This record gives sequence, structure tokens and C-alpha cells, in this order.
Amino acid sequence: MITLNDLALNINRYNSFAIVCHIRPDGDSVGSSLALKEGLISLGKRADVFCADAIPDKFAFIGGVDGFSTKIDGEYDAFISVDCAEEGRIGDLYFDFKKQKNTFNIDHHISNTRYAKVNYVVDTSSNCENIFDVLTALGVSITKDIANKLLLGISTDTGNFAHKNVTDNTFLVASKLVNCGGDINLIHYEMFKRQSKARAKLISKVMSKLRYALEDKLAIAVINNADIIEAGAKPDETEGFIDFVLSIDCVEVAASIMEVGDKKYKISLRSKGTNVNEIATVFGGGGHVLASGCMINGYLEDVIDKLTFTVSQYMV
Ligand SMILES: [Mn+2]
Repeated sequence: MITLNDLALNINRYNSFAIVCHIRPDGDSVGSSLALKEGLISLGKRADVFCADAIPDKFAFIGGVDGFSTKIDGEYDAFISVDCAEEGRIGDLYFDFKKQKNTFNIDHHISNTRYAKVNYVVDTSSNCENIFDVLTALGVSITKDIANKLLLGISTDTGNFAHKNVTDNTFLVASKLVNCGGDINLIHYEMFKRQSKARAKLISKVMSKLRYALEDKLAIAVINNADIIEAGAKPDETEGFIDFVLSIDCVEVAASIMEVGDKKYKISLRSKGTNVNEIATVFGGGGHVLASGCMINGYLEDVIDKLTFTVSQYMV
């Protein structure tokens, strides 16, 4: 793999850059793109950011998000993809990317397929950790604005410094970013705490009706349409409800049952050890060992009975 210094020398040969982040953009890809863009501009270069999908509103607080375009117009000396483990993550913009002669791939996924001409892949907690190193090697001085963009990626990819991917280097980089004016308190609030009044109302409704089974080791949250409407919430605001259920100390398997149509229910499953992928597979779904999902149709009480029985068969 190319060294950091050679990467910086390579990037420095060019004057204009199209920076591409991945589809369904997250905090790390948005932060990586914007920090790299600002760093390159501070060196007197031209840089623009692109994403095949729209950037979710929740990232607007970080600034610069309206600079993203979904289509690449105009000419650039080089293209740089960030946080994209394989070309499919670039989405439709890959057609532009592969036509380009000078391509860079800066990423942190061990599964990265090295699809660009120059590949810089280091297994770190977040790609923003790598972008910090790249900007430093390029001689960019880290402003408060750049620091916040990099902290956005580090915070969101690590569950705000709580996941197993966190290393001493994560804290080292974060410490330098805070020293440059980065505001971790703001980012934590915006990304992990902030919610609408309607969501707060809905979560209290849903949790007040939480059902326990299998000696309290299974807890089921039922999210019905009537409650969503009454709270004035949006269906996507139920994200994270299941994590609250799994946080209960006696609960081994958490389930949420969301009404998505007439006698149609979307089931999400989380566990602390039980293989919920096997449970979801019984109903034609799937996912990961500790996080899976499926659909079950029928009357709500029958859905709950079927699910409870199946969980009882696989619970460790
Ligand atoms: Mn990432």
C-alpha cells in the first residue's frame, strides 16, 4: 500500500478534485468529504463534493452540506472516493469515477477491494481518522470547522467513542481535534440525543405498553399506526426504540413490531447473545447474529404468539 507521504505527494500533483462519498451517506462519509474539501481548498486547490444520494437533513448543522451535488458536471484533475469499501458504494457516480484516469480511494474498511488507481486503506475506527492523517501530511492547518467535520465522522462511526473499534489513536486524533476547537458536545447532542417532541411522545406511548415474556428475557415493543399518528411522529422516527428495549438489564432479546399495513408487521430483533438471525430466518428474513429483521403477517396477537414461541426455541 502507498505510504501516507507518497499519497500526499500524489494528491499534491493535482489542482482540482471531485470528492465522492457513499450512497445512503452517514456521518463518516459526510465528514470525510467536507473536511477533505476544505483542507484542499485551504491549499489553494479546487474541490467539490458529490454523493449519488441526497444528504439527510440531520447533518445540516455541521455546515457545508448544501455544497453536495448528485451529478458530476465539469472537469476535474482527480477523483477521490472516501469511506467507500467497494465501487458499488459510490452508486451511480461510479460511471464517472471509472472513466477518470486519476482516482484515489481513501477508506478504513478491511474489506476494501482496492478499486482505484491509488488506494489508501487503513483499518481505523472511522475514515475521518485517516482523513486527519492525510490532511496533516498535506500540511493543512486544522481549523475549528475542519475539526468539527472530522469529529462528526469519528463520533458517529464509534457510537460516540463507545464501540469496540475505538483505539488509543481514536482518542489521540480526537484530542488534537478538540484542541483545534472541535465541539464534541454539540456533535453528540445532534447525532445521539436530539429528538423531536413528537418522537419523545411516541417513545413514551410505546414503552408504557412494553410487553415482557419468557421470564422477562424477551421484551416486545409494539408500534402501531394509530400511536404514530396521534404523536404526530414520522415512521422513521422510531429508529433507536429497540436499542432502548435491549438496554433493560433483564432483557436478552428485544423485538419491535411495527405496523406497516393491514395485518402486516415489520419485526426488528436485537440480542445480547442469542442468534436472532436464525429467528428471523424462520420467517423469511435475516440479517446479523445480534441484529436481524423479518415480516410477519396476521392478527397482532397471533404475530406476537408466533414470535414469542420462535424466540423461546432459540434463546440461549
Ligand atoms: Mn465509515
